[in-house]
Amino acid sequence: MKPVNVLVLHGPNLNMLGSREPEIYGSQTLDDINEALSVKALSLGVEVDFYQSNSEGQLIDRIQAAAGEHSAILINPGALTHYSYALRDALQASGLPVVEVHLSNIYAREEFRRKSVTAPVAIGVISGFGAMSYLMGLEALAEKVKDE
Ligand code: CA2
Repeated sequence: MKPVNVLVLHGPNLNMLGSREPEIYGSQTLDDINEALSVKALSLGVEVDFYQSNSEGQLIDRIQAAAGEHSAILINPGALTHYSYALRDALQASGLPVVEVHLSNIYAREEFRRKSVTAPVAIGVISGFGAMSYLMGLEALAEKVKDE
């Protein structure tokens, strides 16, 4: 049987984690989060690949390449969450199960962050638990994909 392989995507500015605004995003770096996801993936029996880009187009290219290669997508689209219909279309067109995660609780922040245009094409959204949002998202996806 083909192993479950989850593509973890991090959107714009998430490479800056740990350097500023720890009160909002926590003090862990992106490498710390990826490391924690790798450990979690091992315990769940799934594989993970990571990709971060500050460019909307590069994220879309990666999503387009994911079909056939990956079983699911775990994504924190960063600020693209709030306005990128192009990213949403790419996620939907991938045909893969998607879980959207956010470090902060986007519903408790500025008005413009309270809307996600990508969430409707995800099977679920986890927001507000810091790095744990990613870990819970990975667990949910692993369960979902194994069931199929
Ligand atoms: O809460 C989240 O995970 C967000 O997706 C993070 C995005 C933000 O635009 C979304 O509204 C919510 C921003 C990530 C930028 O993170 C930085 C961290 C430290 C320094 C600079 C940026």
